Amino acid sequence: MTRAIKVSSWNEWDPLRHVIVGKADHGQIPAPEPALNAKVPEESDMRGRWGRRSKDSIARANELLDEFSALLRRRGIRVDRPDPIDHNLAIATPDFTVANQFTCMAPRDVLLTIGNEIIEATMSYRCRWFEYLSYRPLLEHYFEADRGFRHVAAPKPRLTDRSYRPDYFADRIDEPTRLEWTARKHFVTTEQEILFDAADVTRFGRDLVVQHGFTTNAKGIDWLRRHFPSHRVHAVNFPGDPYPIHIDCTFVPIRPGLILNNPLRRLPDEQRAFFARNDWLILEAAPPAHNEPPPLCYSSVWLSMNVLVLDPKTVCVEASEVRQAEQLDRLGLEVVPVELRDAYPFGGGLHCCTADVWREGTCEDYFPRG
Ligand code: ABU
Repeated sequence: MTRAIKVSSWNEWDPLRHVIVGKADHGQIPAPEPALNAKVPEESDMRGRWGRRSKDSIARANELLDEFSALLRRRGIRVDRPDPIDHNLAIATPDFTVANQFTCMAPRDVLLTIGNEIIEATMSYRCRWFEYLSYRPLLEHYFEADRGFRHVAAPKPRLTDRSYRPDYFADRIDEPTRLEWTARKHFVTTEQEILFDAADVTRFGRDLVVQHGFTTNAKGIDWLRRHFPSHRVHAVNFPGDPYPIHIDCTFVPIRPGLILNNPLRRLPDEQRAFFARNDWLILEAAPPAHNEPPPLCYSSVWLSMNVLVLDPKTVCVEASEVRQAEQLDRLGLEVVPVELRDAYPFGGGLHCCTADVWREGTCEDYFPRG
């Protein structure tokens, strides 16, 4: 029997009942553009290359995403899949053009579920401007099926050149310079307009922790604060990260009271006080099993900690990430290994390739000491 649709999810760990898993169809290496130039490391094999990904790589990524979907279904979780648009098409708006797009492998980057609401994020890369269209059929279906569902699109940004700092377009910026810039919050995106990617937000019930970095600016955080007046919205930044995009390889809650923090991207002391005051333990994540991301991948090796929590006792970890799996096992969780590494180049790991529709539970205050 098919369960009724319910959109509701308040945190990253309550029992997962319904989720969207992305697809790799029409996957692209995006053409150069300001925000992406700032993210792709100088030594990356993606520098100077763009266009369609190979048929074989797309088929392999889809095989892994299909297997992951089947695993979740066997565990009783409802899984929906997007309707991919043709990401090979160029985009022209009155303000910019790009020669191709990206993928819809990573719904977590685009869709932010908070309670009974799913927000289509503004996004901050030009190549991702239309990515929400791949999810529209699902959101339209949820709107028909669940009278409580609120479908929200955040203000679409113009993404003119004024949204990006020209000093980030230099051919070569050394890592010490990048680290000095990110430590003083000099990011590639400016404060010209509201910008945020959904994957910069991590949800702790009444509290939303939002990374200020390349893909989310202070205006984006302010928009979230005004949009959710009953939540506390905390802006955080991680000075050790030369390419700060998306919080889910950096600061990952596992269950109430426990967070994994990337040891190279340590949350600054003054920002830790709030967690300590409320008896939350912030542990250094285990080191990744790999020294390099897979070929043509714009994410870092820290996709090792990009885990999907199924409930406070169960977590999906990429199958080759044995150190991360061992750490979570020692912390008392059942670890479910999931092979996904060959799909990483299409947009990320197990958390990135999913977006919550329904987790059991309600909006709780996990930080009563404010
Ligand atoms: N989408 C998450 C990427 C973060 C990282 O490259 O570390």
